[in-house]
Amino acid sequence: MTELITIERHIIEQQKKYPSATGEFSQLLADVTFAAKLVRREVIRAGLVDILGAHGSMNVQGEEVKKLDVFANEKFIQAIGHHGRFAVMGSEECEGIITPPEGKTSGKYVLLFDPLDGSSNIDANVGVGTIFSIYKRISDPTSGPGSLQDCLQKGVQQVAAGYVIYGSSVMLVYTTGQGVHGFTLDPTIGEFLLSHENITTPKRGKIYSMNEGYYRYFFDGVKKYIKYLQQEDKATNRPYSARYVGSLVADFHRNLLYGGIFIYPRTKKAPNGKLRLLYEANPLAFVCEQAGGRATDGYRRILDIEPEELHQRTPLFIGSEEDVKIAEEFEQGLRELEHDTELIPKMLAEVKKAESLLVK
Ligand code: P6P
Repeated sequence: MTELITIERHIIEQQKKYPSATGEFSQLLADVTFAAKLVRREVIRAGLVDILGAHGSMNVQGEEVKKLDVFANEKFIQAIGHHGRFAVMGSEECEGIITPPEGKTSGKYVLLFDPLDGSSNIDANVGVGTIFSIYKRISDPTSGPGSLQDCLQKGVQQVAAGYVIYGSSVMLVYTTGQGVHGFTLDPTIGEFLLSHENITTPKRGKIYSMNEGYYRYFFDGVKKYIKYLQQEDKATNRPYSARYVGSLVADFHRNLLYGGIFIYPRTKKAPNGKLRLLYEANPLAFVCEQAGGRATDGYRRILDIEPEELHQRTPLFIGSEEDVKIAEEFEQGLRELEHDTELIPKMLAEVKKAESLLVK
């Protein structure tokens, strides 16, 4: 009979092992869990209660906002913002920082979150997700609410991070720096139960995830890397399979479990990539590294990047360690394509054709 361990119990067990974690910290993760249940309730009903469709407003990213984005954002703020355990929050849906109500400003933690990532896929019932990142406050708790500086900490300072994926089942995956653990929601009891303890990602995979529709805007290194993955070489499981949902949490979670690499690179149209450092790249990088993977911007470790603004973008190379390292070598121009076995016959045929023209 497998033991049923709820996420709340798991957090308390973790806390016993690491006395530095306070009860308050465990409560924070429980709060995130509660908010995720509220979001999930609406996500699974989306097709039924006509909350789909454009909300009409445009978010700070200049993208069309779906009602569920707004709902998810409001639920997180409502479920977590009122108790004051967080001194300040930052959301993908809000241009500025979010501070707790008057008299509740002495919280010790900071929460950065993307309430509903991949929301453009909602109408098509494709997996979407919530991503969260938790830091200790660095400003003086007696000085009032937290500040923007509290939010602009390097990813390496995170005390916890994770994501919720609203897919075929609802899973919450988190780390506090002691490994990566996955919980699956049992809707009959409304509890997240431990289903994937100590997730580790394969050192090398055979899946690559990126939007090749932008191929013409990629720089040469990434173009060569794609060709490298498409070459045939049994020893390195090439050609890889292309898998791209267009929903970061869904693509990341699949690659975390199966192995592989997700790339949203810098392009000639988006020199800093598209994804956000604080509430997308950093939390997923923390989870990825804790599972034995690697996460960089093609040059620097994501967790070491010094943030300068709340909605700062970054290129993202994340997944199996060996895959990310090879992709970096191409991105940095340190590696060239090996002999392409198909290329040589083609070149010989061209030479023969040219010779025959010369002879005539
Ligand atoms: P593109 C969704 O809008 C998102 O932020 C991520 O979830 C996803 O990985 C990415 O953008 C997809 O971007 O440019 O390929 O449509």
